[in-house]
Amino acid sequence: MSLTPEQVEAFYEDGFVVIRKCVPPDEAASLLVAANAIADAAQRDDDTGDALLQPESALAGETGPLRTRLSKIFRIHRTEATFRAVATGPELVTRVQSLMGDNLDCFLSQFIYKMPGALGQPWHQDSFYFPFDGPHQVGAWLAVTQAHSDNGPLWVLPGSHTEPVHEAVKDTREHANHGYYEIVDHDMSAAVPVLMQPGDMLLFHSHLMHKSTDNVSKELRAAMVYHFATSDTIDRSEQKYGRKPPNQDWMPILRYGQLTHRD
Ligand SMILES: O=C(O)CCC(=O)C(=O)O
Repeated sequence: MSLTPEQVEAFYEDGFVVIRKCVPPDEAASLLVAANAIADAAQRDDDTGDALLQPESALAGETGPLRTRLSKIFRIHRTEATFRAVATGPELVTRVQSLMGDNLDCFLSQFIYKMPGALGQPWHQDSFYFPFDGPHQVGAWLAVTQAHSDNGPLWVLPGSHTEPVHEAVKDTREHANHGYYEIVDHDMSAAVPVLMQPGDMLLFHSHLMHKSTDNVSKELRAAMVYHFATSDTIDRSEQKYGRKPPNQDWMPILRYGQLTHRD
C-alpha cells in the first residue's frame, strides 16, 4: 500500500496527492458515528479522555445537541480506538512513510465538522502553525462525507509547497474560528478545488497553500485530519512563543511513539 512512484512524484511536483478510496467508505463514515459519540458523552459530562471539543462559533446561539454545534474535536487519535486505528493503519501509514521514511509520529489529529453555515478556513500553510525543527510535515485529510462545491471543500494551490512559510494576518470575519490566519501576499488565482468522496484521502505538504470554502449547503461536510512528522522532529513552541502558546492544549507535540507499519 505504499504510494506508487507516480504518486510520490506528484506529491513533490504539486505539493499534494489524492488517493481515491484510500479507506473503505464505510470505515470513513464510521468516524462520524464515533465523533458524535464523543460529542454526546461530552454533553452528558462523561469522561472524554484527551479529546478537546471546539464549538462552531457561527452556531453560538443554537441550542440543539452538541454534535450539531461543533467545529472540531482535537487530539482524537490518542485514546479513541476508532481514530487511532486509522492513524496507525497500513492504508495511511505506509503511504505517509513513502513520503517521510519509516519513523513517523502522528502529532495532531482533528475531526472537522463543517456544519451548514460554517465558514471555511482561509488561505494558510500548516507549517505556519507548527514551530518545529526538521523537515516538512505531511497532513492527511480523509473525507468522511462527500466534499462537493457547495459544502466547503478544500482548495489547494499546486506547487505552492516550494514557498517559504508566509506571514499571515488574523482572520477578522465574524464567526471565523479562533486561531485562523490568512495569507494575503500571494497570488492564488491558479488554485483548484479538491472534490472528494467518503474514504478519499488528500496527502499534502505542510507548506502547501490551501483553504476551505464556506458550507453554503444544508448538509454537514466532515473530515478527519491527521498530521505526521518524522520522529526526530523537535518542537520549538516554547522558543517561538516565549511561553506556551494559547492553543498548546492541542497543538504540538502529541507524540505517542513510532509507527512501524510496512507493506
Ligand atoms: O477542512 C477544512 O475545512 C480545513 C482544513 C484545513 O485547512 C487544515 O486541516 O489545514
